[in-house]
Amino acid sequence: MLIRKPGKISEAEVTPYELYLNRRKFIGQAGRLALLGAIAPSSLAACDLKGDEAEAAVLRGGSGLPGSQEEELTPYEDVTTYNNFYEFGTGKADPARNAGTLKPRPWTVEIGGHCERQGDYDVEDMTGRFPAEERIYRLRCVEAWSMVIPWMGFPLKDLLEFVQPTSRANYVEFTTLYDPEQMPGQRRRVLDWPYVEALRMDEAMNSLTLMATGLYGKELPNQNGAPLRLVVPWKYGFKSIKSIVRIRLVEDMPSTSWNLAIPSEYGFFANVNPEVDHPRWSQARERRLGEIRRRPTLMFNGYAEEVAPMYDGMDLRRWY
Ligand SMILES: Nc1nc2c(c(=O)[nH]1)N[C@H]1C(S)=C(S)[C@@H](COP(=O)(O)O)O[C@H]1N2
Ligand SMILES: [Mo]
Repeated sequence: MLIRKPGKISEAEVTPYELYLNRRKFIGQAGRLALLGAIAPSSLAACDLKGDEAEAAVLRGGSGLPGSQEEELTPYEDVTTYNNFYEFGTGKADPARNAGTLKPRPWTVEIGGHCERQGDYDVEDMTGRFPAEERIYRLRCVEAWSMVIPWMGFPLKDLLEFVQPTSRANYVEFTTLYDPEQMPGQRRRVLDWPYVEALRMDEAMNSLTLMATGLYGKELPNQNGAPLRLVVPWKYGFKSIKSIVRIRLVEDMPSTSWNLAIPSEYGFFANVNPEVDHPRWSQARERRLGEIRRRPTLMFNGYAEEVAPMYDGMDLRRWY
């Protein structure tokens, strides 16, 4: 691949973060592009940008999604080495160190419950059927750190419309792989394995809700939840369940892992809310990885305009 970098630095010498920024500049304002593979650099020479214009395109994120303006991307290095994925250990550095045992291909996702097209879906078929697009989203962990990540993925909505939920489908439940051979952290009972999460149907159908298959224009690294993970940008990070093997459409509100583990601290909705503190710490501020000074946390993580109407009339202190 052709990367224009002063001084002819080879690909091997620059980080994926620099590579990505370069590629973004190179591609410029060509719009919403599927950065995964396929694009021939030569065909893009015409839309190369210069100087400030190019820089602005990078920072704006180009995905055109509200809430992502003027945000600097969190370096690839941080996104892929500072993780929560308890199946590989409870330390932030553990997933990057230990997730090599996960085999993300071949991978089957069982879709069941109240829908017309139940079945086992190969993840390759899914990515073929629902082409990935890029979305730059903030991820706000309940522990009060945050990142800005360029995800690749398809809207969960596309998959749900394909499987055709019936009128009894009120919630969507997701389950992570259970296999202590691949996920050695499951030998310890830190959580009730397998990890489970769920969304209400309107949340699942919201166009911001993404099934992520990649980040920074590359396939998802194992530690970030390969081959398929959920991203719900207005909710705390723990809702973004990784390495999904089962999706079920259900009638009643499902139990979820963190809610089961510590119900007084983690509710079903887990909407980012600076006004509702965690019982043991404030949620008013957050530390963006790579920054020292903490910044204020935004209501619904900055996506209020798109998602607040779903919670009209709900007491968000009760439904935390
Ligand atoms: N299966 C599974 N999914 C998970 C977790 C986990 O421990 N297991 N941790 C969650 C938490 S608490 C956060 S903050 C995000 C972190 O995602 P990242 O490591 O890609 O930043 O993943 C979420 N998804
Ligand atoms: Mo988290």
